[in-house]
Amino acid sequence: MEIQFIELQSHGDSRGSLIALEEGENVPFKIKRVYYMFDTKHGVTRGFHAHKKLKQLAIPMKGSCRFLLDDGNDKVEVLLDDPSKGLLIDSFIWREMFDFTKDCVLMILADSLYDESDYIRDYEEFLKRVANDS
Ligand code: T46
Repeated sequence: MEIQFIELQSHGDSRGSLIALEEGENVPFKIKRVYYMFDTKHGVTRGFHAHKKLKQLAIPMKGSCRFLLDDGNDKVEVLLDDPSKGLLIDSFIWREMFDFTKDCVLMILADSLYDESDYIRDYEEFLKRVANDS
């Protein structure tokens, strides 16, 4: 499975760092929604779903966490610990997020508004959908 990180150019100077996120430039889709998770409790794993259509870019604004990404054939674990590196998450990728540091603020840019019908929350159904589409 190909893991796609996007390098986000940091405009650093003596005052600190600044990163701009621009639709169609360093963000490869129309940004319809932004959400972020923070104050994640110790030992928690989130996610456990895939999306039918949604594409997202995950950026750890502070702290770190890990993602398990699963395309139905391969599973890859990645560490998000750099606010200048965004993880692109395509549709039909099962994701689980864990090992959140206490200070972790994970921001996600999404190409659609929230839509519960876009979620596949059953792993067996996910595997069936992937097998049928290939
Ligand atoms: C994803 C991973 C990375 C909303 O009302 N609006 C929203 O835009 C979102 C994302 C969630 N919610 C509600 C739905 C639930 O009642 O917030 C609650 C927590 O959402 P959920 O359990 O889906 O959170 P995660 O961390 O399991 O998954 C989220 C996204 O939902 C999902 O699309 O890819 O982060």
